[in-house]
Amino acid sequence: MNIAYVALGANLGDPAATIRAAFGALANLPESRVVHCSSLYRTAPVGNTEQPEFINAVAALETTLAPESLLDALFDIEARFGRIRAEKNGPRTLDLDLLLYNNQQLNLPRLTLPHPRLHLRAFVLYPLAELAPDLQLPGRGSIAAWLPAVANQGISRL
Ligand code: PH2
Ligand code: MG
Ligand code: MG
Repeated sequence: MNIAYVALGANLGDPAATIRAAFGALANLPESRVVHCSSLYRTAPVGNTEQPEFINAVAALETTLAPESLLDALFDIEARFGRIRAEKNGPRTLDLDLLLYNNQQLNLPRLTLPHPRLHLRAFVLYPLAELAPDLQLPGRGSIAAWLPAVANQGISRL
């Protein structure tokens, strides 16, 4: 059995309802079981700041899907929630990012593990640390060591 962490983000429509519904969609993935869902967090947009605030969360899955199969399944869920891939870092109905898959370090054209920016973003680190406070990030040390550096990014638990 493998453990995967998935980041959820939304800032269009009713983002909190979308994230809760997306937890349900993850629970229906084949060969997978949702073992933990974080709280929902209200977060200031990072990157393009001229867009609505986000709701973010993280889910932990046990899965026998391989990383790229899981990625395809996440893209399917995004599409079902009406995701249109328009502007980079722009507003989205639902974004699902594969953050970690066991301790794997991967560099494929469409999948980098760990997610290359996860350690720089409060909207990922805080919900991830809620689920796994003692987590080691492959190649980057403990999650706890990265939290202080992002404490100035706007984030509050719903
Ligand atoms: N996602 C981005 C860019 N900026 N900012 C917040 N607060 N939350 C996100 O999920 C987010 C973002 C690109 O995926
Ligand atoms: Mg993203
Ligand atoms: Mg994404």
